[in-house]
Amino acid sequence: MPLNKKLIDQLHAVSSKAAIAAFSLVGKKDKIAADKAAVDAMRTELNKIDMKGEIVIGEGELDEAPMLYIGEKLGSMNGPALDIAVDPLEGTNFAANNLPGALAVIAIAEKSNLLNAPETYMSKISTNVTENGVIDLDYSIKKNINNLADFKNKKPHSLTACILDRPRHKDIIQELKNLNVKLKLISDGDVSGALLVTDEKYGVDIFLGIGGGPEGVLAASALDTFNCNFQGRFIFETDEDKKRAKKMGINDLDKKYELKEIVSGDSIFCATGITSGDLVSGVKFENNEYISETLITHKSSGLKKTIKLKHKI
Ligand code: VTB
Repeated sequence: MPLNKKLIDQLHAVSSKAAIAAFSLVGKKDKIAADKAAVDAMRTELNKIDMKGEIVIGEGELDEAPMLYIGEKLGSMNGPALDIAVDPLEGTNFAANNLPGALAVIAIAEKSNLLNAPETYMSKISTNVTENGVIDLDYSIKKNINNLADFKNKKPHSLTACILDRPRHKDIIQELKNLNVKLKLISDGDVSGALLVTDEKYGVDIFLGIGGGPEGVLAASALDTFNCNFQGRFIFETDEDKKRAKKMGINDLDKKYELKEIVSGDSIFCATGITSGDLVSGVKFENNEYISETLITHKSSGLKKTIKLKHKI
């Protein structure tokens, strides 16, 4: 069933209020405080919505954040049962250091339609190619790049690959260099990184590498509306990770998830800029009002646009 369109404005309010709350802590060298401000604002706004909401993707151990925890119930408890995925402050370092790209991100779907993902790493790949057999997480880097080049009728040297700049990606980065692919190395913020394949204007042909699992689920929900592709595979390093995954119902720890297994049915995604980045501008304070900019997607109506909102104080 399609989600009620009223929820678009309500989620827009949730992410923009979280962004404004975090904005007051931008450049204060305190990522925990900035994150907490965004979390608290999100929780307050989410509780105003008529829904039986439950967090399925929350914050947690990866950056020792104050959580909107998995299993937390939100909303008035009247209304539709919804799965909620949040990253109240995506790019905590960006906010703390006043660097581009900090976002407040939320996505919802009907109950059981968002993957219940553990707080662990995920190997990911996204492109705007949905045809089968062109791009696959299980192919070598070389095969994916050559296939993508053929598919787009380009040469590998005119393709751009976005990847988190991490030592764990040394081999992938070397392989991409060998193939003469142009790199876009990001220091954080791989929700945004994965979404750069959605529009030619960002100049990114493929996003890949290992980042946070929750960020993967959030990106997938927006990519679905953009008719782009995403695949992900969790990486469970410790026995504790594996135990937790089993408890969450993940039996096949090596499973490769297709986009439709991560998000199905209708979904709404909102990402509001805290500091300006590739996708959206950051919060501005002018003439006694805050101005926010949010990328909003809604699967069933095909809505995918950036919307500015003024907030009186
Ligand atoms: C990414 C990125 C986040 O964590 O998921 C990354 O989107 C993965 O973790 O903004 P590592 O930093 O350990 O590589 C962030 O950079 C921070 O949460």
